[in-house]
Amino acid sequence: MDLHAAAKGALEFLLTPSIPVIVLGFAVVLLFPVFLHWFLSRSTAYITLPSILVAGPPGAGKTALITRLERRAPKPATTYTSQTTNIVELAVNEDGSSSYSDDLDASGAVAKKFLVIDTPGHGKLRGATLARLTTASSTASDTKLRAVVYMVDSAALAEDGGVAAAASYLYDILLALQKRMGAGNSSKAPPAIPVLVAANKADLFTALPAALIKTQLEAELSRIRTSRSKGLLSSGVGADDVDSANESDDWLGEYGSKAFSFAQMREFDIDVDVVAGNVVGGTDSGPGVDKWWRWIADKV
Ligand SMILES: Nc1nc2c(ncn2[C@@H]2O[C@H](COP(=O)(O)OP(=O)(O)OP(=O)(O)O)[C@@H](O)[C@H]2O)c(=O)[nH]1
Ligand SMILES: [Mg+2]
Repeated sequence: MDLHAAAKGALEFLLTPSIPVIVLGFAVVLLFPVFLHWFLSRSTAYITLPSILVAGPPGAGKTALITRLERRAPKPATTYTSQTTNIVELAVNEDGSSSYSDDLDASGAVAKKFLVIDTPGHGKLRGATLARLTTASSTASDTKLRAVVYMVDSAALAEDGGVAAAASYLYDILLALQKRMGAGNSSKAPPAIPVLVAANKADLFTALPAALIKTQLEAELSRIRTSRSKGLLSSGVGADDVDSANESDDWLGEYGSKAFSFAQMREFDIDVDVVAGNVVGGTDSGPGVDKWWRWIADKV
């Protein structure tokens, strides 16, 4: 009897409409999606970290640089020709002043994390790398690609055909970046992606100095530009049939200019810097990697 009454009382209490219960119920229903969104977007923050793409001809030292930065070591790991893209997560402190060799976790500093994407240099594997630059064009917000490091072997450039090999891939990359700035039908240009030409292996005595590498690459890029535009004209169509708008799309830098210079990329908001350094050997045998690290830290 007593039990019956107690059960009845409890049931009555549960079923009686009460303001606090209704308010609480509404609050849960309305706030749950908000909470879920916050939770999910927090856990996917990883894939939207700012990233730096490292590209360049085979053997330039891209993987060596990445392993050295990742290990915060004075020496790179032993590397082999890369066949796949390799991504490492690095961090620099909030004001961008920390060295690549600082352990930010240990010092407890607030760190800005970013990704460095090491790509294979082999000719057959460049498509995926160039595609990364093109997809960076789709919308301004879905990409966090901040900069491209184009690494070259400063000693190989002094050899026969070295400049030509280094310049043709650079041409493709700069053209992809240039098209990206013009592409898209929104009036808002995508965020600019600057390029660092990292002239590696400055420790070798045969290495060309950065200033010479710059002028040699510019001269070779001019040659490539001229020969590619002639290729368009001689490909069966008469000069009159070639849509001049299309041709200017495939022209790197200032349209119609005689010689190419990196400064012409400014028109497309693309800064190109040439900086010498060396991954192997410390700062006693060359400039080391500090200047490149500063450049990268400045862009993320
Ligand atoms: N002397 C010297 N050798 C270097 C330097 N940096 C890298 N190397 C050497 O260059 C070789 C090629 O380096 P990798 O990092 O494998 O080259 P990569 O650019 O990743 O080449 P792919 O993966 O084929 O595109 C390795 O034997 C490195 O030890 C440097 O600053 N000085
Ligand atoms: Mg590699």
